[in-house]
Amino acid sequence: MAEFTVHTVPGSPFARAVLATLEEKSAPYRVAPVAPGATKSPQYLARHPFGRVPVLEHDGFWLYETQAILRYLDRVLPKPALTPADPRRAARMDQAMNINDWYLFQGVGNVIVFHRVVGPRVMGLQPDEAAISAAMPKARTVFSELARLLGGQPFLAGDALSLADLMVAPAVAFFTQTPEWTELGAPHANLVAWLSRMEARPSLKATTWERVAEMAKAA
Ligand SMILES: N[C@@H](CCC(=O)N[C@@H](CS)C(=O)NCC(=O)O)C(=O)O
Repeated sequence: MAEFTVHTVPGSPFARAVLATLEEKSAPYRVAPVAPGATKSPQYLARHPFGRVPVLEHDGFWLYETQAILRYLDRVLPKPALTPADPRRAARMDQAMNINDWYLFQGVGNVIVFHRVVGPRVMGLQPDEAAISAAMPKARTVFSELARLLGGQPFLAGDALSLADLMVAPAVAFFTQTPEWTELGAPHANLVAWLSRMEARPSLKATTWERVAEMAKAA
């Protein structure tokens, strides 16, 4: 199997989902660093017209959009399978992945995590407290819904790890670095325990912001 190249800015939770999936599959990969300001350059936009990370490169095949990348990886690297065979469990996986994209990231992660973690760390910005407060009602809904869907199961789509866990865990993990997590996580012991289990996996340990920054530096 040809090596996979993941083009990304270190720290992206979307890229971490891709890298963690590659780790779970024991696949050969490398990180090709993208500078934070470079995603809107003409050269980068030729690869990803929306100027986002990650982009996957595999034996001449270029692909962007994390869900598409994760499903591609699960098809070309079938073991271990990360999509449930049962249609209803697969539907729950898809649902959680879409909650990640549409509700957890849009208007929640890209506000609270941006203002608390990424902006201060990468751009030296001060948090916008009004924007963070305005994002909290949607954040409460997102975390309560993820906790409801998880219920008493070990993983989001049931008994086995799926692409949903690998996509959602990196996004939720960022919230633990914000003071808002005290309020957002507290009512959902099952979600907090799931995150701890996910963060204990070698695939998540190998793909922290620091580890990806090291891989990018070595590239
Ligand atoms: N829908 C995209 C979202 C990716 C995304 O928003 N990535 C963020 C980093 S976590 C990004 O590229 N931000 C750079 C920018 O907005 O310029 C996907 O699934 O890959």
